[in-house]
Amino acid sequence: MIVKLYGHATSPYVRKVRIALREKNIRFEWAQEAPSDPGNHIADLNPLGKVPVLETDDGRVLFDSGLIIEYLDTHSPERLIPEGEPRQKVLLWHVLGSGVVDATVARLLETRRAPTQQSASFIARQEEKVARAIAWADRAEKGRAYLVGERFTLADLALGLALEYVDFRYPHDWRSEHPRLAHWLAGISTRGAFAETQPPGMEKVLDAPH
Ligand SMILES: N[C@@H](CCC(=O)N[C@@H](CS)C(=O)NCC(=O)O)C(=O)O
Repeated sequence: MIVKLYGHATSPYVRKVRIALREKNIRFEWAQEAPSDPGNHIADLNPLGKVPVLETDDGRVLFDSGLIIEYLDTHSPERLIPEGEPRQKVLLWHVLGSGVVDATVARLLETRRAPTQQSASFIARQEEKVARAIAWADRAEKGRAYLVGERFTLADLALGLALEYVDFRYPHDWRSEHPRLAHWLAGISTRGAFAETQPPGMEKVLDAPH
């Protein structure tokens, strides 16, 4: 299977799909377009005007990172989303990770508005979501290499991606309060799929003191 992925390198939702493609060894063509690029084609493919968008090898167009990963998963072996009892656990971690990304994006966009138009309470609410979700993950994580079962799943992908995105766009010291979760992330971050898909500029953030 060869698929075509639309989206830009700094988008966490696009990166989520890139990590899944790499973990599953699926070949893909990457059209690096952002919905804000002049003359881009995203809205012709996705009426919501968002990336990622995936064109399948039989010409279907899918959007939303979660749905795209579900499609890729059922069309290739080595499931990221297991069947049976662990499935709900994995999907809950996915919801948590996606929520952290959503809050971090919302916070970032608010901080990019003109200072007089920014809402401090809106920013604080997003930061509280991130803090609560990190604390929840720290309590739920069992000190093992993987969050659910004995192998890498969408749970690890979603939380690892989310925590790295927090480091990238809302860098702050969450590690000193949650050293176990920090240790877990350090393990996940060494995977090829994570190392090879870092957004441009991420190296500088990771080198900076946390
Ligand atoms: N729930 C969607 C969110 C996708 C999303 O918000 N993508 C951003 C890029 S980081 C986007 O395309 N934003 C452009 C816009 O909303 O106009 C997913 O998981 O794919």
